[in-house]
Amino acid sequence: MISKVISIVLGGGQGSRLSPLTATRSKPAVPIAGKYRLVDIPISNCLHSGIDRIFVLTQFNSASLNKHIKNTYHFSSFSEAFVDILAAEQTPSSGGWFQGTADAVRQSLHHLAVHEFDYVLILSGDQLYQMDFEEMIAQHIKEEADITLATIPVHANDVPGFGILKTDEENNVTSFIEKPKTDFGSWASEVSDEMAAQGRVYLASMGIYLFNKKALYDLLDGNEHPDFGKDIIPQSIGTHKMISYQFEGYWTDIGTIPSFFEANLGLTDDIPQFNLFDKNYIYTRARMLPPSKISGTHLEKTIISDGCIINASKLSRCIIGIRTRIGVDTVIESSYVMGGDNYQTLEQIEEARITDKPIMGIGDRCTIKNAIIDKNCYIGNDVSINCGDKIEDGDYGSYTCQDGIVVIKKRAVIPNGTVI
Ligand code: ADQ
Ligand code: ADP
Repeated sequence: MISKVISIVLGGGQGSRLSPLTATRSKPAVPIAGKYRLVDIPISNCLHSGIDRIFVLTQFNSASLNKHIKNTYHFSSFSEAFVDILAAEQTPSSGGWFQGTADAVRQSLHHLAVHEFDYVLILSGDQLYQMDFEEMIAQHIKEEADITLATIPVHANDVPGFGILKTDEENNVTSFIEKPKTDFGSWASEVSDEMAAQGRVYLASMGIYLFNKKALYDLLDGNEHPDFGKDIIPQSIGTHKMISYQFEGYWTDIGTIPSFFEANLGLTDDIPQFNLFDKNYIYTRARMLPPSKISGTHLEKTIISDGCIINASKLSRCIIGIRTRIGVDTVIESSYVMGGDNYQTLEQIEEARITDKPIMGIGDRCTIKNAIIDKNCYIGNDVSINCGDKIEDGDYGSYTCQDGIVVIKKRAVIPNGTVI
């Protein structure tokens, strides 16, 4: 049955919620956990579930996404497997950009037409979770559903961010409301004792949908600029058999700077909720990088990727991305340093020193806390970054601040002695 499934990863609309990380790259290409990209999560879940025909839909086709997919997902030429990027495109029958999640799928249907499939699995590109889609598909087939929604119990505080639904005793979805802001008390559902004990009594859509081919085509046909949460799902109640596949594992949205930041730092916990060391590990690009070299550094709950040169005095609760260089006497806490795409040569480093310019990476005697440092940044010596609640949320040129998290923009140069 798995061989009859095609998966579509919704790789992102404008990507403004992850700005400035999405200023020069599409959302699926945003680096996570030091060496992966966001898109590796849904793709790895698919491949571990035996689904190997995958489209990634994106509004913005960055060179880095193409390069990453091309360099990562290689399949035997004897198989039908592929991971293809579909960027918003103008065709004689479509006016331009995708207008909503379902519209993005609708405009891409002609790419599916050449393949044989019975089911379409639609996934979100900005979630961190490990899920076996085989189980969901088996339940969909057993219960003869047209549409299956993956669902998860959430707390009342989280309700306004999700599509909330109710089901009957036979697991059929009987009502659905997209992101209710007030008066949602009556939407509480019967949930397991464990979930109830955590106050998670509202059943939320995870934005993961399994459609029978016919149901998907019927629902998208003639529908102008539809969205799954706002239009297709609520409109299907009563017209199609829609069931809930309830998931109670770790699952989190990583579509905003604060949630992205927390999800990354959460990986440094002793027993993280998302386990990078699981046997179903996350696939990513295999790189020929040298091992990391570390000197004089006290390390606490820190993940260090390949190819780093670290002379810091302390790193605590940090994710250090590939090719990161950190100077002496620097202390970094609760931060995600994405690393670099290349190394400077010794000559370039010497020239920068002579002219008193920062070199790529993080300089000497810096203190950095609660920051995301995008790739290829030049942070000088004696720089201090820890805005906390000292500065208002906003864009300050080479960096932004949101909810106490400073994001240093890609390739930013932060001069010696800067205090943020
Ligand atoms: P949201 O995540 O808020 O809610 P939305 O912003 O529509 O929904 O995005 C869903 C996914 O599609 C995201 O990964 C987004 O980046 C991507 N996306 C959005 N527009 C796109 C476009 N035009 N082209 C390609 N990709 C696009 C949805 C549901 C809720 C549900 C939550 C769970 O609507 O009902 O509860 O997901 O997170
Ligand atoms: P992203 O910021 O999303 O990681 P890019 O679009 O910068 O992605 O692409 C990353 C790739 O581009 C790297 O693998 C590297 O090969 C190349 N690259 C980027 N900047 C440089 C640079 N300054 N010198 C050499 N190669 C670079």
